[in-house]
Amino acid sequence: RPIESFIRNLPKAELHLHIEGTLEPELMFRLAERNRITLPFASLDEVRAAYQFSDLQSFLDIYYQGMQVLIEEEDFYDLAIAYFERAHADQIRHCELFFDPQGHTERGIPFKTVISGLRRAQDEARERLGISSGLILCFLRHLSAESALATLEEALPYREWLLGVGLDSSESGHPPVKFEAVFERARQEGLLPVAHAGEEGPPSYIWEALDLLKVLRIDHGVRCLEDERLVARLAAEKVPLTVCPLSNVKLRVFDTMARHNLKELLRCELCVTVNSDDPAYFGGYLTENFLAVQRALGLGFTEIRQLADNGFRASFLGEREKGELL
Ligand code: ES4
Ligand code: ZN
Repeated sequence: RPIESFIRNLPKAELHLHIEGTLEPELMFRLAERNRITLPFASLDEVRAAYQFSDLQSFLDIYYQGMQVLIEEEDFYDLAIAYFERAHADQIRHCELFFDPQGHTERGIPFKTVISGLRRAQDEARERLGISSGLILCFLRHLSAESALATLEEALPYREWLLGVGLDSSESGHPPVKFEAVFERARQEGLLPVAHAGEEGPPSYIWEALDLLKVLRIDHGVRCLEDERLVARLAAEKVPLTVCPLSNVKLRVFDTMARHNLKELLRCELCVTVNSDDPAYFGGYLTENFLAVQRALGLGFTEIRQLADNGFRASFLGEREKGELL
């Protein structure tokens, strides 16, 4: 179909991608073997069978389990370069990657090991694949504010390798206010703030992310439609939402793709972008996310073009770099 080839060939940006969420079962097994780690799965099919989620927490349990095979700098490089190759096939020109240092430092892996491996893959992606990228350090919201602050301090020697800070993991019960001080500190360093909000959590968490963390984008944010004043604010201030359609259906934020509210979000004149979140776990990379919403919601060429353009506009690229890519 013409719209399918249009989607496949469209230059794209990806703004909501957890690099640890790109760990494919094949690489998980290879790294487990290389690092002599015993996985709780006997086969690739057993792994895939475990990827049946009922909500965010049921996914996170498996996600933190999976990342335990990442030990050496080379492992982080292998993970990220595999993603960049995949991104290249999806016509991605720019990506802003989340990583979860606490998921590694809590297991005794040095911060330097993690960031050095990722950085090497980023350099290669730019040189060999023509993909520009930036790293967004995410704080795990189920851990303490003190742990987040210690993580930021540990990261500051690598300040120049970081684009921004984010907030992810279990949303319910961990409102943005918990991380007000660490975001303040990160902003002082010139790190650009974003946060997951309004995925499972209420609209009040989106308000808090804006007012207390002063975020420049909302990750997910799909529950904003429950609050008319919030929608007006997001539209007036052109705050981008990084929406992840396949993720939302897999984690049961919406029962089916046909019930996804992306089209309503567009109608409210919000700056909606399409992203893949944790593609190895949710069944598709960026092109698949575009195809799935297009099919389910009957989006036309204009809407698809708008979504892809929004990805570049909402990125943290400079105005001149945006101009070159748009
Ligand atoms: C995540 Cl989908 C999602 N939500 C919150 N935290 C996350 N970490 C990785 N994927
Ligand atoms: Zn996410």
